[in-house]
Amino acid sequence: MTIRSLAGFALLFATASACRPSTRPSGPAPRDVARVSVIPAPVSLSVGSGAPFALVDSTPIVVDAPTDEALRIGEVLATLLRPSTGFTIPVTRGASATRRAILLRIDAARTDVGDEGYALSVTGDVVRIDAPTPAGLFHGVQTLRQLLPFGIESDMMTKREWSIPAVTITDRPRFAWRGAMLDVSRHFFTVDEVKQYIDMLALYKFNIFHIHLTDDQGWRIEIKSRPALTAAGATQVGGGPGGFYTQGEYAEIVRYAADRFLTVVPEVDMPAHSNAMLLSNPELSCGKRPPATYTGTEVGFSALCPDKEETYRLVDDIVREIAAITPGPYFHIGGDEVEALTHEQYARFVERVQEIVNRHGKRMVGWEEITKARLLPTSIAQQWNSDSARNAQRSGSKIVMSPGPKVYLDMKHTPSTELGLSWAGVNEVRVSYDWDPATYIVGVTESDILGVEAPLWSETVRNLASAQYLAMPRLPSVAEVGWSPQSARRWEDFRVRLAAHAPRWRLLGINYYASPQIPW
Ligand code: TNX
Repeated sequence: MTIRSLAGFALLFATASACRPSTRPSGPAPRDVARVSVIPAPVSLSVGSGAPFALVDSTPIVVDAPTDEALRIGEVLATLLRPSTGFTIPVTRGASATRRAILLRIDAARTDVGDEGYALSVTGDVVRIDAPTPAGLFHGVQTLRQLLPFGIESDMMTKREWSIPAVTITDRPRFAWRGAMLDVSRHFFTVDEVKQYIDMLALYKFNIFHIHLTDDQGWRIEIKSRPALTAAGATQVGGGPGGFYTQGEYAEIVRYAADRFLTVVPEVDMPAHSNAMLLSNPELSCGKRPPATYTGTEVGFSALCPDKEETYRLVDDIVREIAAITPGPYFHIGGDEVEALTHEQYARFVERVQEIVNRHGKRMVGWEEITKARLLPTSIAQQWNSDSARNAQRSGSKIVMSPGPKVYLDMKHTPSTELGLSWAGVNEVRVSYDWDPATYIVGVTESDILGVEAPLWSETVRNLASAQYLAMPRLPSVAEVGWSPQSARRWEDFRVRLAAHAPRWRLLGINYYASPQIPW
């Protein structure tokens, strides 16, 4: 593993936690009602003194919306509530006047909460979620889920009181891009494992699932016009067959994510990190050594030749096929850690690939190195290792913040964590929480930033339980960094809310690191 220089970080600074008083009114929680521990923290939340709403067998979910999409969200909520309560929970279409119901309403006039926000109110009489879009409604449902006792996550029926505290919430995200990345190349993850990773993201209102599909060790996606890509002996770190997704399986992942309002961003890493692609195209290799099956963890050695026309025919086939089965607007080209090419070769490559990506109807995303090329304003640079993403400003391109020393989920929690790497530091949960994307890089401010993303590289991650152990509890930190206003975020408050989520994870079968920083 290359030890990356930390010198670049001399230019960076992170704000210390701003200990402002909470803007949220807090009062004593009514008896028999769970403490309100919503993550990410809503923009405004007040706990009322009135009676909670009690779920009973006949409580209906009433959907007041013209579209079937809202009805489907009603079913999602019912599917959560039925097993643990044993209640019938019918889902019907109806009018907003209904009482003794959970009311889900699409109201296009609620522009105050943006594209993804919602308003939620709970009284003894009615629960109502109003949102201008289905995405907002879905996020409101996730908040409602977290307001219910954690036992709601169980698939075993329990006879008890199921009540929701009286609250009034208005909520909308700070950033449009709230992402998480999973590297399925260094170790392969099955479709089912990927779905379980997506489930965690949905609970915390992420809206981008970035899937790192290719790297030196393995090519993980079927390309019909280039069957040799998947046939050519892809492996994984430490050896073994790895695996790949057929286009049908990839489409299934995309659909599963879309049902949870997550956009899939596929990444094909190039021109470096391309050893697996070059196994079947060795004549296109301009790397430091000839392509051969690779099971190690070094980076930077492989490279696609930027001076051969056939390189761009291959890239075109790959981008065209993946773009055709990816409904989201983005295509990630990697672009990181190139050691074998000159600056000019690299810039030329990125500019040509940018054209290809655009021709197939997508916006190009790439790691911060792509700012060495002439970018289009629609292209997006993903910061990870230095302040070079700042160069995106030259073309008016937006930045996604993924600083390694804050949000790399593959960094160890402590020096003795069995899994993970430590080149960017040791990221205990507080580190992942206590920073502000808008002050992290000098000169990069809120309006330059599209959002934040937490990558999980999988050199040391062999299965889902390991992925969860590294992701949790830092994933909810990043969710709150991306969603909640900076002024509503306080570590002392977050750590207490976070503690309340562990029983939920245990019921959901989510593995986690029990950080001593959290009062579990
Ligand atoms: C850097 S972050 C990489 C990956 C490694 C990761 C390990 C980035 C753009 N490249 O190739 O897997 O570090 O933390």
